[in-house]
Amino acid sequence: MAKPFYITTAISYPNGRPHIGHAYEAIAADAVARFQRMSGRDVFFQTGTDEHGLKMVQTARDKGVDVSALADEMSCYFKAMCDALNISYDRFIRTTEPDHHAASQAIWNAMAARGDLYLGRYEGWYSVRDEAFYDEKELVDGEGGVRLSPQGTPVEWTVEESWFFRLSRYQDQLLALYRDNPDFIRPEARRNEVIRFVEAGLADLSVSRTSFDWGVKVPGAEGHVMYVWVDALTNYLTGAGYPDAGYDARWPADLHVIGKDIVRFHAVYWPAFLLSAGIKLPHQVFGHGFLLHRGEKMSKSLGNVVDPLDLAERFGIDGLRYFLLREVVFGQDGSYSAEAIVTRVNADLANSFGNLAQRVLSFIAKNLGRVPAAGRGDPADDALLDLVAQAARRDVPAAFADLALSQACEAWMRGVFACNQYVDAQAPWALRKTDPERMEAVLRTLLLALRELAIAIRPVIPGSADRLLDLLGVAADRRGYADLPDRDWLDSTVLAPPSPIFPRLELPAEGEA
Ligand code: ME8
Repeated sequence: MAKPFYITTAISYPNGRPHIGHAYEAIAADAVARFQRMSGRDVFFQTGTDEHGLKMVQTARDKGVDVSALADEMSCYFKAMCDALNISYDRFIRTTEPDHHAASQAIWNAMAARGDLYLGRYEGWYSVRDEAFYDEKELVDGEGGVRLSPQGTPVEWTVEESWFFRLSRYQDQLLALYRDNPDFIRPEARRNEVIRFVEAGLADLSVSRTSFDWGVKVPGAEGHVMYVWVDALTNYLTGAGYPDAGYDARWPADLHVIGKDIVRFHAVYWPAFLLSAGIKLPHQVFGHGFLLHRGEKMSKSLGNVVDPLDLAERFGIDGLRYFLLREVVFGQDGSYSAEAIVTRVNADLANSFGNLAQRVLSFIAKNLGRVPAAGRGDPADDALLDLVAQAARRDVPAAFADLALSQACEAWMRGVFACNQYVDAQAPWALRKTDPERMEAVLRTLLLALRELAIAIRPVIPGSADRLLDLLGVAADRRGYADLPDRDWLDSTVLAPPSPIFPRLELPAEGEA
């Protein structure tokens, strides 16, 4: 059997509730997973929570709760977010699960067997927030003489006994990997950053901790737990069934979708661990941009951290999904606000696509009560269907395949606009009295176009696209890209009574977020 397309998101720290950045990443990865499934691939899609590490320990301490209780509670919110946003994951992994501990210990043993782990003493600048050590030369000065990491988080001088991974050994192999596989890291800007970082030389990496015990135990080293990033990255292997024989039926991963702040972990440390352990490398790491609120970073102190489920409630699950994928160029930072969401959703979904579908279906229900006959065709009909087919069958899938998610939405909208122009030009409502035969041909053409457009955009707005396809009577198992050219469905379909798919949204009142 062909290997499934294995796609992952980062696993989130459940030391707080999910925010819009987490939602964005899950939605983007979900669109890709759905696109692959609709293209006939078997897909395995994994997301989850990264529950170990000092940050979790400290948050639990601050809240006065047990760390495992904190992980249990918060992880549920992440899973609930995925469910509410229609994220089609196959596994929601928690790094506290036993099979994950087994996988982490197995990769540790494999790296040890290669001679890449040694015991030493770590002294250095550590950022608890990033769970990472930084070089002196990377630090910047913050207010009041506080030293900050390049991410702007405070660092502390830390000394402890630690196992080290011989990352320095892998510099040449990593550079060769980037050179020979230009698509290993995308987008290009992220790739260049990583290459510059590796070219500057790699220090060995501290990979165990003794100051707390909330983590995966280091095999044969009493008192040591693994550095949280060693275990976190290994979640991708756990999902494949590693170390059980046969894990390579799913491994290597095809795509790790992550944010730009953790590209170094995925594009440097992760392949180095895998090279050391003799495990195949993933095909691609995609570092998406950050989501800003009105151009500003989200932060508790600015009070602009919103619960993605509130946004979904207000603007619709598919409204939110569409906005994020259409408006944010995948790989670049993007900004959101209530007005921007309302404006985009109304323009594209409510007024263009939704209104078209609603007008056509209710007109047919009211005036025909059956599927329109072939009527009297016109070159304009073929011209429209050609244009729609070009968008739905060629441009949209090509953009998805290239992870150009906003371009996929744009290509889709070109098809929608063409339909609206066609409706205005053909004016079927006027033809009812003057030329009913021609009217039927026009309506029929529009039904054919609507089906293709609804199928094409399913990865982005799966719930609403499927509601429309239900109204059109398209069988649930005939909604893939390969089904697009089939126009015979119309002869045997039963149209359901129409109901609106995309309600028009109200602009927020003055002063609202
Ligand atoms: O980094 N916009 O977890 P995390 C877009 N546990 N994406 C954002 C974002 C924003 N404003 N803020 C965060 C971790 N993200 C680790 C990952 S993977 C083996 C371990 C993204 O909860 C971030 O870039 O801090 C990351 O990809 C994901 O959300 C989880 O972030």
